[in-house]
Amino acid sequence: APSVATIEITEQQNPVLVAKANGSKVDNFQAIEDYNGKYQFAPIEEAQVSRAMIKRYFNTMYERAVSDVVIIGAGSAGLSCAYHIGKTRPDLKVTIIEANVAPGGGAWLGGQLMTPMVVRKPANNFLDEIGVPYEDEGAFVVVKHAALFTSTILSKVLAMPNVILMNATAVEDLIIREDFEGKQRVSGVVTNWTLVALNHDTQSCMDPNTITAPVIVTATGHDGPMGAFSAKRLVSAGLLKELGNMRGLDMNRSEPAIVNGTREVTPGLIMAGMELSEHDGSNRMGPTFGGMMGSGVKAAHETLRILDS
Ligand code: AHZ
Repeated sequence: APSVATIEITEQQNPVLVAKANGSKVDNFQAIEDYNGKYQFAPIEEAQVSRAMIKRYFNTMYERAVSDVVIIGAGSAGLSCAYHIGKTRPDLKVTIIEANVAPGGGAWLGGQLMTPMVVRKPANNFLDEIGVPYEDEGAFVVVKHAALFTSTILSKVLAMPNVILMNATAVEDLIIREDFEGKQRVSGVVTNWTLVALNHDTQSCMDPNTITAPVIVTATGHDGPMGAFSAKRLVSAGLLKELGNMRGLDMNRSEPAIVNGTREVTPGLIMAGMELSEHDGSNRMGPTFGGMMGSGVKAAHETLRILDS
């Protein structure tokens, strides 16, 4: 039997619909889920759709203009960090800024565009925590599709009331202020919609927006068109002498170096994931993702240490 839900239309909600309702049959205002040719949507005005989105999006921007922590980059490291903070500290406003339309960074695939994802132990504990199944191969485990990890962690993170993801939004700069002792401190991010950020050479000045936070976690990946963003900015801002530059692949050296090296690299800025290899000059690990999960969780611990100090 088709399920029928009568939609309440109050004048306050939609005066146009109420006016129409006065002269129309009530059937026209029912939502009917019938796959035998009578499927009917509850009526809507186009402006309701616009307002439903605009109100929420701009309320979020308004509220998050001051956040507790901003995470730059929703790759495997940034998302693991967001998960741990979001879960352990529901009181904190966690704001993730992701330049791409699709969050997830490189974690939609394993290596060489193949789908399985290898995770070295003990990072399988993180997979257990978020509920991603795997095959146990002894020293490491294999998730059948990298997208299973990424879609699962995204669904968990996005369902947390205190975590906000603003995708298609790029961090264009860092807010760097002097603290009361005269020391330089990263105190926020400078943002723009990515399509704007990509057009600074084709249009006259299009100024950005800002989000301030006592802690910023940067996890923008290794160098590339967008990667290693904050590491490079620290150099041009004079806060880091030079980039260490990512070294060649060595799985055994790389993964512990990234996890253990995840830290506050300059006051207010914690660096996680493969961005750190560019900062520190550590090796890459190639297609093994446990280091990214461990680094994200370590970045979360560092964030809480700073916020609680
Ligand atoms: O779009 C980027 C990606 O989703 C995003 N990003 C970069 N610059 C940004 C900016 N503003 C906002 N300025 C920005 N977002 O950051 C995300 C980085 O994700 P990633 O998957 O590239 O990095 P990760 O460190 O989380 O994971 C690295 C995974 C790798 S690379 C590698 C190797 O080359 O050997 N091995 C592994 C496991």
